[in-house]
Amino acid sequence: MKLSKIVLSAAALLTINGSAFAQFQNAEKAVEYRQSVFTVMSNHFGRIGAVVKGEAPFNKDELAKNAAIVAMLSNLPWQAFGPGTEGGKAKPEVWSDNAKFKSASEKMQLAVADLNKAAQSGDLDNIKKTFGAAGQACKACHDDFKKK
Ligand code: ASC
Repeated sequence: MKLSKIVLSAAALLTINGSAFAQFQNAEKAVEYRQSVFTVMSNHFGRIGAVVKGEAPFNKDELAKNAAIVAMLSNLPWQAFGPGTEGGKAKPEVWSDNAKFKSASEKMQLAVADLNKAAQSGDLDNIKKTFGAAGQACKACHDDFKKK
């Protein structure tokens, strides 16, 4: 291969890497990152769910901590769904219908922000209501964008 061609190929690769994977080394790392965030988010969301279902006692401070963790984590996965990171449990529609995916992700973030507000105030009725809405937002996105 001629030197000029090698230099051009290297430049093309750098461009692809720069745009496709942002701060991730490769697609596998992006998948691992987003799945890890969802795993921890699901764990803390589930702890709130246990209280809402009456399976665990209502401790206001504990619930408020869990809701704050969920709300904070809800901002993180999306950066790891960039171009070229197809795979894992994500359906191809994440990329082919990205505007809809973005909209669904934003609905979830708003719903868990509402849950967090309710949790910080400690109003259990409102926690139950906003927890239900947040669960719906999780499910709506999974129905369209997560493989079974
Ligand atoms: C969870 C979890 C989800 C959502 C979803 C809500 O705890 O892991 O994916 O809630 O089941 O419908």
